[in-house]
Amino acid sequence: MAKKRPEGIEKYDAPAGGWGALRAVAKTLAHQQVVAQGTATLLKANKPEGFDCPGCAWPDPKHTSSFEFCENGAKAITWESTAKRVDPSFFAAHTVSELWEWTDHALEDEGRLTHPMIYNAETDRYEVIEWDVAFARIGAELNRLEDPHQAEFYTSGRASNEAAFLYQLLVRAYGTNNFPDCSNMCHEATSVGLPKSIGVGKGTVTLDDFDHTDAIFSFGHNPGTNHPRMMATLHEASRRGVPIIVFNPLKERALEKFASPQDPVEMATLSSTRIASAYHQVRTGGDLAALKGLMKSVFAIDDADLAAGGPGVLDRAFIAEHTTGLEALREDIDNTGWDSIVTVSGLTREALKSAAEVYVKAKSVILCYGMGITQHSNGTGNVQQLANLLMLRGNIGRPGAGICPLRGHSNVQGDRTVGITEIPNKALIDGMERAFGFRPTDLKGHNAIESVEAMMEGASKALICLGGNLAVAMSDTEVTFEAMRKLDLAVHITTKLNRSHLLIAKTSIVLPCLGRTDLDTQATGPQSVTVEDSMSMVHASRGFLNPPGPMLKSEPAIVAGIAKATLGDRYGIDWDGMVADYDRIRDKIEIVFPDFFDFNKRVRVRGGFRLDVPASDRRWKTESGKANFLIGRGLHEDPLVKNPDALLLTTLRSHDQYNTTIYGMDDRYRGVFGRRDVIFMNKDDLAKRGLSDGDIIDVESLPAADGRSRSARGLTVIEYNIPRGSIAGYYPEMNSLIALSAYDRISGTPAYKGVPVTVTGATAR
Ligand SMILES: Nc1nc2c(c(=O)[nH]1)N[C@H]1C(S)=C(S)[C@@H](COP(=O)(O)OP(=O)(O)OC[C@H]3O[C@@H](n4cnc5c(=O)[nH]c(N)nc54)[C@H](O)[C@@H]3O)O[C@H]1N2
Ligand SMILES: Nc1nc2c(c(=O)[nH]1)N[C@H]1C(S)=C(S)[C@@H](COP(=O)(O)OP(=O)(O)OC[C@H]3O[C@@H](n4cnc5c(=O)[nH]c(N)nc54)[C@H](O)[C@@H]3O)O[C@H]1N2
Ligand SMILES: [Mo]
Repeated sequence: MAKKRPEGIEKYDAPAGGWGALRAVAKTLAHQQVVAQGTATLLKANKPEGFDCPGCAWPDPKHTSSFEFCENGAKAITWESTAKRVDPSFFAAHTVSELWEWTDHALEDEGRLTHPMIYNAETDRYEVIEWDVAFARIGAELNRLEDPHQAEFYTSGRASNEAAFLYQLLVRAYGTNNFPDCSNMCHEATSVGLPKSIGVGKGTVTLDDFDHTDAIFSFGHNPGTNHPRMMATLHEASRRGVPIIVFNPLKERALEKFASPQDPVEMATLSSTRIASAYHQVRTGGDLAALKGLMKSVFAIDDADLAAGGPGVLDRAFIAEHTTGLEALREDIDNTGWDSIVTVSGLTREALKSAAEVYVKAKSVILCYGMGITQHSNGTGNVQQLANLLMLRGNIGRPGAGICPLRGHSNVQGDRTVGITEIPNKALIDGMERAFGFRPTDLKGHNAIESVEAMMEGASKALICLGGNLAVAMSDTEVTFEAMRKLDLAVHITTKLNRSHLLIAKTSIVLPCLGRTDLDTQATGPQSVTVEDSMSMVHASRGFLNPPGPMLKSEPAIVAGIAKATLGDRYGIDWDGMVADYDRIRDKIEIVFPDFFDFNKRVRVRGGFRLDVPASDRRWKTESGKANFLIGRGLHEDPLVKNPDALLLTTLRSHDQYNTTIYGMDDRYRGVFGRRDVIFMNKDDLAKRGLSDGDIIDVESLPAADGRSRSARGLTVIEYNIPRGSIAGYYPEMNSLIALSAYDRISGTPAYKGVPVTVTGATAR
């Protein structure tokens, strides 16, 4: 007899994609009351005259994809284009204290914000404020600070290039580089790590390279949920016989098998395509060990081939002409023993050797990776070892080969490109001076963690957020909440209500903005914005839906409003002119960043244009002028070695969420329905603790640098196919377990995917 599973937990045997995905699209459309307009909206996504899908940053072939089959893209679009509204009557009916008790899902599910609002402590409510009054108030508060470095300016990666560029202009003209950014919590290990390796902090491949690759290695990303359009590429590659080697602690369904909704045969016959040719369930945080094991095997294969009189398997010509540091890397790998590699990675020597054999047999290899690599205290080191592995066989800068970080937000890469950075380089400062006639400060500003620390200490007193949900996205939930409650000024430019807006400062203002799908009309007519995808392609995006109300403003218009009220006519910047016609913003972008030459012309060409990625042509913009093999000596310290009772917790996105936006309570491919209060655990780890499937448990983190442990109580543990020693729970619920001080010291990325914890049966039932 089959064992009874906990409520809402089922076995999911079907492939990812297929009819299940289409059914989910239909359900989403109905829930958001957009059935009438819905399909038309979806058909305009990622089309030449349409808007860029706010879902993910995966590129489209010439912007002509059959996007309408992307389930999670459909959720992102309908969530924004919903018919539901949060208007002044909503706020009149609910106090902030009451709203605080609502779930994150419920808050956003109320719909789009329609009016600028300011918090009134006497009524404990948000109340309507005129735009001009709001801008004046914000300007006055910012000008009251003793020092511009007392203000923090957060950006979430949905902001267009035009909005982000104006925002950095406002902030730099105001006088600080305090740019905490969602990128700090995401691919910062890439942005900081790769430039030292290969001279550019971006991916080197294009979509075409996937047509010419001989093997794909995938580390720590879940494309069936987070980059669904990538599944078309992987599906194609697999059918071409390209080996796909996956390193992931969880058996993610879409990486095992996928039925393409665009494939009539698979849909009609309920068949599917195998995706991974080999699936290595690496332990959480075990990637550095796995990568060193892979390289150790490559060196061994090379040695054996040379001994047999062969030419070896390293690309010696590439290494000699283009790289430095191989000897030191070899020494480190020789000094890293198999015992520790096997213990920390959780993979056998044979498994790593078999993966290395696939690697050396393939002429051209693409290596893809996501948050499973970056969100660790050694995230930067992980990224650099990925580059090392590729460089051993010259797998960078030629067709069919290269590194492919899966970016997060649809324009997180673009925001960085156009100046959202707390560490401006000289080129940026010079460019700003060229374009606007003033020289901004080059003093290093705060990243996301540092901004929360500064708010906590009272050193920062104002926070402006261009989108996002900083309070919920950041680690150490309670600490972050407390820090934000200490502020004098909190301003949120946003489409929907979320928890960050309910952390009340002395002055709290919420400003409703247009989203990607909305028609943006300014003085000279309808405007397009531009975005950059994961493969450095820049293209235009134009919304067409009637905005949710007459009061909403575009993000560039709101930024300009704040700028005029704060700066007056400082530096003679023509804010109104730029907002009237976004071409004028793009003209300025081109002056600051020469890579954008002929911007307005090139962005009007179908499909847009690719920004220069020097490493793609083997031009290395590093200090040495070469690609550098970099070493992180030894292995990342494994907290489980010191404490055998501990487990390493990783935090995941469900299939029904977009970061802190929770669309629904299901995680279909993992067989979880109607709940998120679960922990996935290996059966041996359960048995060792006298626990069984469905038990209620408490999770406690090992004491952090501040000496405190943090706990999450009353979760339900689920027996799951995950390596021993590793457990998983959902982001953002688990963020309260992660100390603010747990982050990669090089990039500042929080260690969201390597949290040492202990698990016990719940104390109070
Ligand atoms: N629908 C949807 N799309 C999204 C998002 C969303 O929330 N929803 N978010 C967007 C954003 S901002 C981002 S950054 C991306 C995120 O996209 P992903 O990088 O795919 O994000 P995660 O869900 O965090 O999961 C990463 C994968 O890493 C695995 N993993 C966990 N720990 C480890 C580890 O230690 N090692 C290895 N090798 N693997 C590990 C997990 O099992 C999971 O399969 O997606 C973007 N697209
Ligand atoms: N434990 C754990 N924590 C994590 C992660 C993890 O894997 N595990 N992942 C991290 C990652 S990769 C990221 S990127 C961050 C995400 O951090 P954020 O980018 O700050 O968070 P989001 O949830 O994407 O922000 C959602 C909010 O953005 C607003 N919004 C939506 N569309 C628009 C728009 O068009 N304009 C404006 N102005 N606002 C808009 C809405 O109010 C919505 O509530 O979280 C990080 N936190
Ligand atoms: Mo992200």
